[in-house]
Amino acid sequence: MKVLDAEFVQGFIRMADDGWQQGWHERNGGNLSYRVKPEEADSVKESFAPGEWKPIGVFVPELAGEYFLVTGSGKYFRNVIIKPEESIGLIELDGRGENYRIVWGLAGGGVPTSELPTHLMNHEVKKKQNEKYRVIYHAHTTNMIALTFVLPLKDEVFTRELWEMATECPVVFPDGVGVVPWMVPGGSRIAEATSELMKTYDLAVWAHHGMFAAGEDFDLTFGLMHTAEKSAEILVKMLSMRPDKLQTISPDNFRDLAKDFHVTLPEKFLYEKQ
Ligand code: 2HA
Ligand code: ZN
Repeated sequence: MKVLDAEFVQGFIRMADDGWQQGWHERNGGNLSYRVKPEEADSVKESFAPGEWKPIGVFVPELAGEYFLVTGSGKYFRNVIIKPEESIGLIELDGRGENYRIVWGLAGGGVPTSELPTHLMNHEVKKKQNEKYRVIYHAHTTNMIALTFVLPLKDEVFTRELWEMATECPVVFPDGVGVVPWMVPGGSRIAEATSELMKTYDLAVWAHHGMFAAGEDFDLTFGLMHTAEKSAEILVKMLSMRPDKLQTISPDNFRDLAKDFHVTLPEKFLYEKQ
């Protein structure tokens, strides 16, 4: 099969375009990666033209030999749907999880996303927890970024405030949201900080920058980003009307919700407010 005919590639392209249409990917902002299933890689192998091995920049032994579909560094999400062979690429990791090579796409000398270290370290953490996790998504979500200027950069505060803004939130992300303070993007230090949070959460906020989401498939991962960002939008709107709430969802309301929806909500997020 041709790479572009494969369902996982079509799903990837659709998700990138969905993100563009949400307004989360100005210029070359954001990046997306998918850990390809062995049978999916096999189904498109006839189109592979492997390039040179290059260092990843981090060490991800648990991902040795795996294939990833990734967006390209400096590529625009806006162009993924019209120029997929230039905007995205399939990479293979070596047997030690130290080097990668491009086997398809990123035509014209492209390279994988500048956030490849964070993507792969997050994939490694998630795969160890649950083999079903395959998608890592980074977006410049406007309202969440705005909140990083006015809320304390604490997991407990972001989680609780987002949960309160939409009843579905604690059901969609019951483990909560982690927050990475401002750091230089693109390297191994921010990759380590983010993947540490991914041990606990499926969502990490990068202060003054954006968000990372992890999930099992494109629908769940896009849906997670979308739900969190919508909740952030409601909070921005609420704070724009007045600084306090007349009423909200209480800690006991959350406990009742947890029972009926069969989710566990950590008590650290259900603190009493003054
Ligand atoms: O430009 O979003 O974080 C890609 C990015 C870097
Ligand atoms: Zn970014």
